[in-house]
Amino acid sequence: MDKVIFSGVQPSGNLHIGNYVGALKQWVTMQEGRDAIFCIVDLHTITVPQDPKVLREKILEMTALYIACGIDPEKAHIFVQSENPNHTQLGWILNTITSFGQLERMTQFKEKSQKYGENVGLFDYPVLMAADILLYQTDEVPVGEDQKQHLELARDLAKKFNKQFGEVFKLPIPVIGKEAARVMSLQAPTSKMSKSDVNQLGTVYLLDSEDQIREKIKKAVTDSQTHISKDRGSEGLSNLLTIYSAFKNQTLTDSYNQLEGKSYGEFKTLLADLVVLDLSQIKKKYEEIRGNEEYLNQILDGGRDFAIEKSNETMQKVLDALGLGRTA
Ligand code: AQP
Repeated sequence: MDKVIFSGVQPSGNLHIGNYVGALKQWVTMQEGRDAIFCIVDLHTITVPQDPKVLREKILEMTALYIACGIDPEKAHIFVQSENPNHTQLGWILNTITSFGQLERMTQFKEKSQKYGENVGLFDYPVLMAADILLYQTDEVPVGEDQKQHLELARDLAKKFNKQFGEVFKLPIPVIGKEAARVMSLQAPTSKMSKSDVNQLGTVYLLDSEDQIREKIKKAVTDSQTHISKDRGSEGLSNLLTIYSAFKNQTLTDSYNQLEGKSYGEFKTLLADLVVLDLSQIKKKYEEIRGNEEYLNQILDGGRDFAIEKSNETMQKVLDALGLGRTA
């Protein structure tokens, strides 16, 4: 049987190059020869305030962007999390074997609750994420570095459940890219590039215009040096080199070797050319399909039906293991 891969992105704003190189680029490679399931995780999104109208709009936008980035709807299943109630049901059940301490350690909760204020959903986010993954008997989860801690929790909960109630869940493995697992803000390179960054110059969005991309890269923070050298320079510069390597599909070491001695100005132009070229292709494809809502809805309908059917198998095992409901 093919290995199952599962991953998702929140429809919480506009997708950026961090999401692209940290997650989506890996999804595209990994969809080959695997049972690939990609979710639009809207239930996670409401753990911070959202405008309901915008949130709905984002569903089809994200679907079109997944496809524009190279997800092949003939090979992979794309669906919306809130359309499969098994996610929240399993999330609830996993809550009952999760300790407060496990969730209090989560850095994303600490960061987001400082930014948006606390709510129980934000605290419980990693348990719902564990449910998302475990429902599909997932083998591999391609994510950015920031999700590693959440993946460890999913594995711990699966182990605990299996030990207490019998073997139900497969233990998922995180697949974290080597070169671009954590893309940082172009303006504050000690913080992760993020959809919700208030400083628009820090984030390159997949649908930015060519002028916006060039401006953001030109204004990216570097350091007082003027030329690239192998001592690797500041966080800002190494972030730009990380992005360059990801778009070039090469290692960071290869990029340093190739670019050593170039002025920062020359390098930024090369980087902008590379990003503009890739994103212009994504944008072209996106514009071709975004207006075809019938096509996008068909994909999501098929994805939903598949997700419900597949996750029902796991859900029934969970209910049986716990003695919930009546005997079938
Ligand atoms: N900066 C990043 N570098 C590498 N990977 C990243 N990912 C996110 N930011 C970076 C990866 O993208 C996938 C989807 O992320 P998400 O939408 O579920 O949530 P997030 O990590 O909270 O993303 P943002 O952009 O920071 O959104 P907001 O601002 O809404 O919180 C994940 O695999 C993630 O690792």
